[in-house]
Amino acid sequence: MSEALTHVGSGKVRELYALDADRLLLVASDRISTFDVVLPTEIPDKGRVLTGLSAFWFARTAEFVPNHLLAVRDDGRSTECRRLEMLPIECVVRGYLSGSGWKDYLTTGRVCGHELPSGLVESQRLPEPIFTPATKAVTGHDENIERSVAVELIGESRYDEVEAVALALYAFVSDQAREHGIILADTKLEFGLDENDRLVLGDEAFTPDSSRFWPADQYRPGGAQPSFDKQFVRDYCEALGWDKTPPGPELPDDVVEGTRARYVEAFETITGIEFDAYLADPEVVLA
Ligand code: PZK
Repeated sequence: MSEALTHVGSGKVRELYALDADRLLLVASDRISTFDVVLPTEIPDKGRVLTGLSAFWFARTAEFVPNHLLAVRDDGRSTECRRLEMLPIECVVRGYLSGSGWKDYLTTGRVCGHELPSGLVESQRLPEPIFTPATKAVTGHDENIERSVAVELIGESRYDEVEAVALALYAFVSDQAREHGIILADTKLEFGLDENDRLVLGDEAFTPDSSRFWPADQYRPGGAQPSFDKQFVRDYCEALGWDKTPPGPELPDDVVEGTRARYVEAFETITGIEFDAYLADPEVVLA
């Protein structure tokens, strides 16, 4: 970057800058988090893989809902985005019972007010995908909320709209992922409103940082599933006996290389595009 930009926000592994009054620059770093801690060692090209995947899905879902993507820069890790008024909820769709959905089900038999059949096991496919909104926590964990709480935050008609759009996006992307041997267990989407109050998909979409991808050929309901991308990192951290409080451990070269290979494999499996072609010209994902 040769421009001097105003920093307007940080995610755990991404940065947001203002380009002008209407546009933001979203930059995906190579940082990786595990057990909610950002590690001191980077995974080369991770930011490019996530940026390319997100742009790939933005290009293919624009017919369902407009999105904030304006351009992917030549570096492959920065995207120019329309500035939106973001809605104050996380829009999660779950097709499988995992993470906080599984925890809530064990405690209450429900997830965000969705009554589920009894006797489901961890990672089991749900009878149908469910929309499970959450609050946006500034620090700590997002909290799953019921429909009534989300309606108080964004209004009933907007709630019905984001629910329908989020479920349609999940159906489209999970079908395509499944054709490539990958289960999209769940996904977190963030929406905003444009200057005309129209709903627009923002943030990142259908990346391994915002979704759970499981290799279909290793799917075994009844327990937690191996992560497509972070399993080497988790296994290494578990073997170390690290207590999962900051600072996290440095990663050895073989864990870094193995993890980079999994990210590149995820990109190529899902998109059908060679990662080298993306590096040569990031706009290949938009075609
Ligand atoms: C926006 N975030 C979260 C994401 C960060 C922070 N198109 C947009 N318009 C207005 N605001 C946002 C977006 C987007 N996307 C997103 N905070 C504000 C976030 C990534 C990195 F540092």
